[in-house]
Amino acid sequence: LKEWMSTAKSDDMPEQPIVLGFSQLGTESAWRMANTSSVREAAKESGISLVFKNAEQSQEKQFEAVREFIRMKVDVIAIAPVVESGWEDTLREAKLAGIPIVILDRFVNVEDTSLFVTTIGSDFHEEGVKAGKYLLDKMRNRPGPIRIAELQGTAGSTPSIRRGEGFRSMIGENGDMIITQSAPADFTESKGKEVMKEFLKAPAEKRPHVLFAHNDEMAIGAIEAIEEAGLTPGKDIAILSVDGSRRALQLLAEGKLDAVVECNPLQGPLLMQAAKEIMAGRTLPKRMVPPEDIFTQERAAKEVGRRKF
Ligand code: GZL
Repeated sequence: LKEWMSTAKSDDMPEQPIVLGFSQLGTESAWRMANTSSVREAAKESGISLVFKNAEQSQEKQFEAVREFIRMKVDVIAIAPVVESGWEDTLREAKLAGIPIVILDRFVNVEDTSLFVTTIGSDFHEEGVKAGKYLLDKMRNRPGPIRIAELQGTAGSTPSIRRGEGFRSMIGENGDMIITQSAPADFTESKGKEVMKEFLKAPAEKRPHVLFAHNDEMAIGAIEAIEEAGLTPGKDIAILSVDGSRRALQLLAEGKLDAVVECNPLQGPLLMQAAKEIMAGRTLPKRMVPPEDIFTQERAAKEVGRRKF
Protein backbone atom coordinates (compact mmCIF):
# COMPACT_ATOMS: atom_id res chain seq x y z
CA LEU A 1 0.00 0.00 0.00
CA LYS A 2 2.81 2.39 0.96
CA GLU A 3 4.46 1.89 -2.44
CA TRP A 4 1.16 2.34 -4.30
CA MET A 5 0.52 5.56 -2.31
CA SER A 6 3.93 6.92 -3.25
CA THR A 7 3.48 6.27 -7.00
CA ALA A 8 -0.18 7.41 -6.89
CA LYS A 9 0.93 10.61 -5.12
CA SER A 10 3.64 11.36 -7.68
CA ASP A 11 1.23 10.66 -10.60
CA ASP A 12 -1.44 12.94 -9.16
CA MET A 13 0.95 15.67 -8.07
CA PRO A 14 0.59 18.69 -10.40
CA GLU A 15 3.80 18.98 -12.42
CA GLN A 16 6.21 21.56 -11.09
CA PRO A 17 5.67 24.64 -13.32
CA ILE A 18 8.48 25.40 -15.73
CA VAL A 19 10.53 28.35 -14.44
CA LEU A 20 11.58 30.67 -17.29
CA GLY A 21 14.07 33.48 -16.63
CA PHE A 22 13.65 36.27 -19.21
CA SER A 23 16.20 39.09 -19.65
CA GLN A 24 14.31 41.82 -21.54
CA LEU A 25 16.54 44.56 -22.97
CA GLY A 26 14.54 47.65 -22.03
CA THR A 27 11.41 49.80 -22.33
CA GLU A 28 12.52 52.08 -25.22
CA SER A 29 9.50 51.71 -27.52
CA ALA A 30 5.86 50.67 -27.87
CA TRP A 31 7.18 47.61 -29.71
CA ARG A 32 9.29 46.63 -26.69
CA MET A 33 6.38 47.17 -24.25
CA ALA A 34 4.13 45.00 -26.45
CA ASN A 35 6.85 42.35 -26.59
CA THR A 36 7.03 42.34 -22.76
CA SER A 37 3.22 42.17 -22.41
CA SER A 38 3.06 39.31 -24.90
CA VAL A 39 5.65 37.31 -22.93
CA ARG A 40 3.99 38.01 -19.57
CA GLU A 41 0.49 37.10 -20.84
CA ALA A 42 1.67 33.96 -22.62
CA ALA A 43 3.53 32.79 -19.49
CA LYS A 44 0.37 33.22 -17.43
CA GLU A 45 -1.75 31.37 -20.00
CA SER A 46 0.81 28.56 -20.21
CA GLY A 47 1.20 28.11 -16.45
CA ILE A 48 4.88 28.92 -16.83
CA SER A 49 6.49 30.74 -13.89
CA LEU A 50 8.23 33.83 -15.37
CA VAL A 51 11.17 35.57 -13.69
CA PHE A 52 11.37 38.90 -15.56
CA LYS A 53 14.33 41.29 -15.49
CA ASN A 54 14.51 44.59 -17.42
CA ALA A 55 18.07 45.60 -18.41
CA GLU A 56 17.22 49.22 -19.38
CA GLN A 57 19.41 48.96 -22.52
CA SER A 58 22.44 47.77 -20.52
CA GLN A 59 24.20 44.61 -21.76
CA GLU A 60 26.01 44.39 -18.41
CA LYS A 61 22.63 44.19 -16.65
CA GLN A 62 21.66 41.42 -19.06
CA PHE A 63 24.79 39.47 -18.09
CA GLU A 64 23.88 39.98 -14.41
CA ALA A 65 20.33 38.77 -15.06
CA VAL A 66 21.59 35.57 -16.72
CA ARG A 67 23.99 34.93 -13.82
CA GLU A 68 21.06 35.40 -11.39
CA PHE A 69 18.95 32.94 -13.39
CA ILE A 70 21.83 30.43 -13.19
CA ARG A 71 22.05 30.93 -9.40
CA MET A 72 18.27 30.39 -9.19
CA LYS A 73 18.64 27.24 -11.29
CA VAL A 74 15.73 28.23 -13.59
CA ASP A 75 14.66 25.61 -16.13
CA VAL A 76 15.05 27.76 -19.26
CA ILE A 77 16.60 31.20 -19.94
CA ALA A 78 15.32 33.60 -22.64
CA ILE A 79 17.30 36.67 -23.71
CA ALA A 80 16.33 39.61 -25.97
CA PRO A 81 19.93 40.80 -26.57
CA VAL A 82 20.39 44.57 -26.75
CA VAL A 83 23.44 44.15 -29.04
CA GLU A 84 24.80 41.13 -30.95
CA SER A 85 28.39 40.99 -29.69
CA GLY A 86 30.01 39.88 -26.42
CA TRP A 87 27.68 37.02 -25.48
CA GLU A 88 29.99 33.94 -25.63
CA ASP A 89 31.10 33.85 -21.96
CA THR A 90 27.62 34.41 -20.49
CA LEU A 91 25.97 31.83 -22.75
CA ARG A 92 28.75 29.35 -21.97
CA GLU A 93 28.19 29.79 -18.21
CA ALA A 94 24.51 28.90 -18.70
CA LYS A 95 25.43 25.92 -20.90
CA LEU A 96 27.89 24.65 -18.29
CA ALA A 97 25.10 24.98 -15.71
CA GLY A 98 22.94 22.80 -17.98
CA ILE A 99 20.34 25.55 -18.59
CA PRO A 100 19.03 25.82 -22.19
CA ILE A 101 18.85 29.31 -23.76
CA VAL A 102 16.31 30.77 -26.20
CA ILE A 103 17.29 33.96 -28.04
CA LEU A 104 14.24 36.24 -28.52
CA ASP A 105 13.77 39.14 -30.97
CA ARG A 106 17.35 40.28 -31.75
CA PHE A 107 20.29 37.93 -32.36
CA VAL A 108 23.60 37.07 -30.72
CA ASN A 109 26.77 36.86 -32.81
CA VAL A 110 28.53 33.71 -31.52
CA GLU A 111 30.77 31.17 -33.28
CA ASP A 112 29.31 28.23 -31.39
CA THR A 113 25.57 28.13 -32.17
CA SER A 114 25.17 25.20 -29.77
CA LEU A 115 25.21 27.90 -27.06
CA PHE A 116 21.49 28.47 -27.69
CA VAL A 117 18.64 26.11 -28.58
CA THR A 118 16.70 28.40 -30.96
CA THR A 119 16.13 32.03 -31.99
CA ILE A 120 12.64 33.52 -32.26
CA GLY A 121 12.49 36.83 -34.12
CA SER A 122 11.83 38.82 -37.27
CA ASP A 123 13.74 38.79 -40.53
CA PHE A 124 15.13 42.31 -40.13
CA HIS A 125 16.97 42.19 -43.47
CA GLU A 126 13.63 41.53 -45.21
CA GLU A 127 12.11 44.49 -43.34
CA GLY A 128 14.85 46.73 -44.77
CA VAL A 129 14.29 45.25 -48.24
CA LYS A 130 10.54 46.02 -47.98
CA ALA A 131 11.30 49.66 -47.10
CA GLY A 132 13.78 49.92 -50.00
CA LYS A 133 11.37 48.31 -52.47
CA TYR A 134 8.59 50.68 -51.45
CA LEU A 135 10.88 53.68 -51.94
CA LEU A 136 12.13 52.52 -55.36
CA ASP A 137 8.52 52.13 -56.47
CA LYS A 138 7.42 55.50 -55.07
CA MET A 139 10.35 57.36 -56.68
CA ARG A 140 10.44 55.48 -60.00
CA ASN A 141 9.35 58.55 -62.05
CA ARG A 142 11.18 61.16 -59.98
CA PRO A 143 14.47 62.50 -61.39
CA GLY A 144 17.52 62.03 -59.15
CA PRO A 145 19.47 62.75 -57.12
CA ILE A 146 17.21 61.74 -54.26
CA ARG A 147 18.88 62.43 -50.91
CA ILE A 148 18.01 60.00 -48.10
CA ALA A 149 18.53 60.48 -44.36
CA GLU A 150 18.61 57.40 -42.11
CA LEU A 151 17.92 57.16 -38.37
CA GLN A 152 19.60 53.90 -37.32
CA GLY A 153 18.48 52.04 -34.20
CA THR A 154 20.80 51.03 -31.34
CA ALA A 155 24.31 50.70 -32.78
CA GLY A 156 25.35 47.03 -32.94
CA SER A 157 21.81 45.68 -32.58
CA THR A 158 20.54 43.14 -35.11
CA PRO A 159 17.53 45.17 -36.34
CA SER A 160 19.71 48.23 -36.91
CA ILE A 161 22.46 46.33 -38.75
CA ARG A 162 20.12 44.18 -40.86
CA ARG A 163 17.46 46.80 -41.69
CA GLY A 164 20.26 49.07 -42.90
CA GLU A 165 21.75 46.25 -45.03
CA GLY A 166 18.38 45.24 -46.47
CA PHE A 167 17.49 48.83 -47.36
CA ARG A 168 20.87 49.44 -49.02
CA SER A 169 20.63 46.16 -50.97
CA MET A 170 17.56 47.61 -52.71
CA ILE A 171 18.51 51.22 -53.32
CA GLY A 172 22.26 50.62 -53.76
CA GLU A 173 22.13 49.87 -57.50
CA ASN A 174 19.97 52.91 -58.23
CA GLY A 175 22.59 55.65 -58.64
CA ASP A 176 19.96 58.36 -58.24
CA MET A 177 19.27 57.45 -54.60
CA ILE A 178 21.97 58.48 -52.14
CA ILE A 179 22.05 58.09 -48.35
CA THR A 180 23.49 61.51 -47.53
CA GLN A 181 22.98 61.46 -43.72
CA SER A 182 22.90 58.45 -41.35
CA ALA A 183 23.31 58.16 -37.55
CA PRO A 184 22.15 55.99 -34.60
CA ALA A 185 19.22 57.31 -32.53
CA ASP A 186 18.71 54.36 -30.15
CA PHE A 187 15.13 53.51 -31.23
CA THR A 188 13.82 56.33 -28.98
CA GLU A 189 11.54 59.30 -29.79
CA SER A 190 13.76 61.86 -28.02
CA LYS A 191 16.95 60.75 -29.73
CA GLY A 192 15.14 60.54 -33.09
CA LYS A 193 14.06 64.18 -32.71
CA GLU A 194 17.54 65.29 -31.60
CA VAL A 195 19.36 63.60 -34.51
CA MET A 196 16.76 64.76 -37.08
CA LYS A 197 17.26 68.35 -35.86
CA GLU A 198 20.97 67.92 -36.66
CA PHE A 199 20.15 66.53 -40.13
CA LEU A 200 17.93 69.57 -40.83
CA LYS A 201 20.77 72.01 -40.10
CA ALA A 202 22.14 71.13 -43.56
CA PRO A 203 21.68 73.92 -46.14
CA ALA A 204 18.35 73.66 -48.03
CA GLU A 205 20.01 72.28 -51.17
CA LYS A 206 21.49 69.43 -49.07
CA ARG A 207 18.27 68.68 -47.15
CA PRO A 208 16.96 65.06 -47.42
CA HIS A 209 13.94 64.27 -49.63
CA VAL A 210 13.37 60.99 -47.75
CA LEU A 211 13.84 59.73 -44.17
CA PHE A 212 14.24 56.00 -43.40
CA ALA A 213 13.72 55.54 -39.63
CA HIS A 214 14.50 52.06 -38.24
CA ASN A 215 11.49 52.26 -35.89
CA ASP A 216 8.30 54.24 -35.23
CA GLU A 217 9.55 56.11 -32.14
CA MET A 218 12.43 57.66 -34.07
CA ALA A 219 10.09 58.51 -36.98
CA ILE A 220 7.69 60.23 -34.57
CA GLY A 221 10.53 62.22 -33.00
CA ALA A 222 11.73 63.17 -36.48
CA ILE A 223 8.23 64.39 -37.46
CA GLU A 224 8.32 66.76 -34.46
CA ALA A 225 11.72 68.09 -35.58
CA ILE A 226 10.53 68.47 -39.21
CA GLU A 227 7.41 70.41 -38.16
CA GLU A 228 9.40 72.61 -35.75
CA ALA A 229 11.65 73.45 -38.71
CA GLY A 230 8.55 74.71 -40.55
CA LEU A 231 8.54 71.79 -42.99
CA THR A 232 5.68 69.40 -43.79
CA PRO A 233 6.29 65.68 -43.14
CA GLY A 234 4.95 63.54 -45.99
CA LYS A 235 5.28 66.48 -48.41
CA ASP A 236 8.74 68.07 -47.96
CA ILE A 237 10.19 64.81 -46.61
CA ALA A 238 8.73 61.34 -47.29
CA ILE A 239 9.14 59.14 -44.20
CA LEU A 240 9.46 55.34 -44.01
CA SER A 241 9.31 53.58 -40.64
CA VAL A 242 9.35 50.06 -39.15
CA ASP A 243 7.26 48.39 -36.39
CA GLY A 244 3.58 49.22 -37.08
CA SER A 245 2.47 50.73 -33.76
CA ARG A 246 -0.98 52.34 -33.49
CA ARG A 247 0.62 55.82 -33.29
CA ALA A 248 2.52 55.20 -36.53
CA LEU A 249 -0.56 53.85 -38.33
CA GLN A 250 -2.46 56.97 -37.22
CA LEU A 251 0.29 59.21 -38.68
CA LEU A 252 0.22 57.06 -41.83
CA ALA A 253 -3.55 57.72 -42.14
CA GLU A 254 -2.84 61.47 -41.69
CA GLY A 255 -0.28 61.38 -44.53
CA LYS A 256 2.70 62.29 -42.30
CA LEU A 257 4.26 58.85 -42.82
CA ASP A 258 4.54 57.23 -46.26
CA ALA A 259 4.84 53.56 -45.32
CA VAL A 260 5.33 51.49 -42.17
CA VAL A 261 6.97 48.07 -42.39
CA GLU A 262 5.47 45.64 -39.88
CA CYS A 263 7.66 44.14 -37.16
CA ASN A 264 5.67 41.71 -35.02
CA PRO A 265 6.32 41.98 -31.22
CA LEU A 266 3.80 39.31 -30.19
CA GLN A 267 6.35 36.53 -29.65
CA GLY A 268 5.12 35.36 -26.20
CA PRO A 269 3.19 32.28 -27.36
CA LEU A 270 6.11 31.08 -29.54
CA LEU A 271 8.52 31.51 -26.60
CA MET A 272 6.30 29.53 -24.21
CA GLN A 273 5.82 26.77 -26.79
CA ALA A 274 9.61 26.60 -27.20
CA ALA A 275 10.12 26.38 -23.42
CA LYS A 276 7.61 23.51 -23.16
CA GLU A 277 9.17 21.62 -26.06
CA ILE A 278 12.65 22.02 -24.60
CA MET A 279 11.44 20.70 -21.22
CA ALA A 280 9.73 17.78 -22.99
CA GLY A 281 13.09 16.92 -24.53
CA ARG A 282 12.00 17.65 -28.11
CA THR A 283 14.37 19.26 -30.62
CA LEU A 284 13.43 22.65 -32.10
CA PRO A 285 14.22 24.41 -35.38
CA LYS A 286 17.19 26.78 -34.95
CA ARG A 287 15.07 29.68 -36.19
CA MET A 288 11.39 30.70 -35.86
CA VAL A 289 10.19 33.82 -37.77
CA PRO A 290 6.76 35.48 -37.22
CA PRO A 291 4.75 36.56 -40.35
CA GLU A 292 5.04 40.29 -41.28
CA ASP A 293 3.54 42.82 -43.74
CA ILE A 294 3.98 46.45 -44.91
CA PHE A 295 1.30 49.14 -44.28
CA THR A 296 0.63 51.94 -46.81
CA GLN A 297 -1.64 54.99 -46.59
CA GLU A 298 -4.46 53.26 -48.48
CA ARG A 299 -4.78 50.59 -45.77
CA ALA A 300 -3.85 52.75 -42.73
CA ALA A 301 -7.33 53.85 -41.60
CA LYS A 302 -8.63 50.25 -41.60
CA GLU A 303 -5.54 48.80 -39.96
CA VAL A 304 -5.04 51.36 -37.15
CA GLY A 305 -7.93 49.94 -35.14
CA ARG A 306 -6.51 46.43 -35.37
CA ARG A 307 -3.07 47.22 -33.94
CA LYS A 308 -2.38 45.54 -30.59
CA PHE A 309 0.34 48.04 -29.57
C1 GZL B 1 12.79 44.67 -33.47
C2 GZL B 1 13.09 45.23 -32.10
C3 GZL B 1 13.28 46.71 -32.21
C4 GZL B 1 12.02 47.45 -32.64
C5 GZL B 1 12.18 48.71 -31.89
O1 GZL B 1 12.50 43.33 -33.36
O2 GZL B 1 14.27 44.67 -31.56
O3 GZL B 1 13.63 47.21 -30.92
O4 GZL B 1 11.96 47.65 -34.02
C6 GZL B 1 12.65 48.18 -30.55
O5 GZL B 1 11.01 49.46 -31.73
O6 GZL B 1 13.18 49.18 -29.79
